[in-house]
Amino acid sequence: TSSLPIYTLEEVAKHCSLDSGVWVTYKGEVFDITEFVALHPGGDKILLAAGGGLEPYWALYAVHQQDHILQILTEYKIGVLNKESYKKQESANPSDPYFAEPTRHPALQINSLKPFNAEPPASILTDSYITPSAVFFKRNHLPVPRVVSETYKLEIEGLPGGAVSLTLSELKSRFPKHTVTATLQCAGNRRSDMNKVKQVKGLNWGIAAIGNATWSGARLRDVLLYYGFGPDVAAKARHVQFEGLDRDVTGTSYGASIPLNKAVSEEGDVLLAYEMNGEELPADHGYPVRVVAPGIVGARNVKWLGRIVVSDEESKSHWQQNDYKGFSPGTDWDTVDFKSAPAIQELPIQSAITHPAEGMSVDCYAGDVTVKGYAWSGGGREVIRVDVSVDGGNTWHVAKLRTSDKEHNPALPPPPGRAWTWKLWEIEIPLPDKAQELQIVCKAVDSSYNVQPDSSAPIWNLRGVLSNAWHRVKVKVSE
Ligand code: HEM
Ligand code: MTE
Ligand code: MO
Repeated sequence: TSSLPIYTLEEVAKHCSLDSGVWVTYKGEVFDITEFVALHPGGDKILLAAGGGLEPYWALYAVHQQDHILQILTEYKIGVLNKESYKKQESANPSDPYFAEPTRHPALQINSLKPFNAEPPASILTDSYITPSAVFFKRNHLPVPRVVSETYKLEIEGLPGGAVSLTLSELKSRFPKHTVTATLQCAGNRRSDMNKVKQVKGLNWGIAAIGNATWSGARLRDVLLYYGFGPDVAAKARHVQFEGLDRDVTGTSYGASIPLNKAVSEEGDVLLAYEMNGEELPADHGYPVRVVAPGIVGARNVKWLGRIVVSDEESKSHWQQNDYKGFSPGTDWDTVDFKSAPAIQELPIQSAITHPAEGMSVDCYAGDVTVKGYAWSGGGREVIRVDVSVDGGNTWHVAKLRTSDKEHNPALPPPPGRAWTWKLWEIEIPLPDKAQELQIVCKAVDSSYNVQPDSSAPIWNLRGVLSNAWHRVKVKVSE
């Protein structure tokens, strides 16, 4: 009966800062509280609710259950939510730690909803050299934290000047902005192949827990030098620890560390990134700041970065100490000693076939079959060759490698040891005479002539990490 405008949750979500205006919802109504933010007796915490519902926060701060507060709110009413949006919001439980999760692209294949873990359909990966952020794999151990950019602080410890704390605008203005294109891969990518050998513990990732993006931000090296890193620190410290703002129910945050050498090297290209693919970091990828440590396993690229500690020790976090390590196929959960193995840092050579997919059929009159995939190696080692077979590995063909989206304008080759990006590859292979089935196989070689093992059993490990055997896909040849 009211003639007020009707909004969707998506429209409200766009008004999530003082710049874009601060909108909130309450019981199906929409309010523009931009003017009220400065008047709020509870301070700028109020911005946490910007772009979404007040309910989960007011459940936390019960002081708001008063008539005069509802009256203040009414003054700012600008409209109502549409039915569908209101229903969706009502069904959310305000005491669920996962209430603030962002909306995600429907194409993502979900491995776990809470925490959110998902990968795109593999065929999407080779459609573009730069993986669009919306379909870039998402690997969260905890709820996505709501971080307000206006009040965000990055803390740094372990440097001569003592602890420092810097705001997002200081990070952006004090240090030059650098852009690095780098591939990020989860240690568990292709875990499902290991699961076929023997059950492992972990999310059952397919071949798409990997993506290639353009990251921009301050160089970690520049930041550490600015706050006093020098020979004195280098003589004692060995690691740079990172802490996320995401926390479990006990208040413990996600954490990891990388070697100090990597962090301060001019050739390490480690970023405190605030942009992904030319836009501010999406919530799932670490808004407002994340670590991008090119060539290093995904787990150390800490998102929602809250603290940096320069130290003589590795991060004490569970994920650095008791996870993300490799073991012998003979090691089981009764015998495993996590102290006996180093934390994974650089990843080994990897490749996989994105097209055709397992079980597809190829037309026998086509004459040949087009095979596509990706290849990448850790530690800045460049992929120098990808071999492809359609007869299970009896005969091999060398694929054409692609290093940009521009066919006729390939990117300059990277300096040796700084090949951070994947190569997409493609090849047309003649169909073998009278073949009824193709066993397509790929394997890559990096600049150190490292190769992939031919099968998963000899590299099987209880956590299912570092799964990089030759990738095999069976397809039918149809008449
Ligand atoms: C306090 C209004 C949203 C956190 C208050 C008070 C008012 C108020 C009037 C003082 C209450 C009293 O002392 O009796 C509002 C209105 C909001 C809003 C109108 C929405 C338009 C939020 C949100 C949060 C929040 C989203 C947190 C995320 C707090 C806190 C206090 C407070 C922490 C201080 C409580 C204390 O001092 O004990 N708010 N608030 N408020 N508010 Fe809000
Ligand atoms: N950082 C925080 N704070 N919390 C996390 O759960 N997951 C890590 C890493 N950084 C994680 C994190 C893991 S295991 C991986 S593989 C990458 O983030 C995934 O990054 P993405 O979600 O941007 O693809
Ligand atoms: Mo990961």
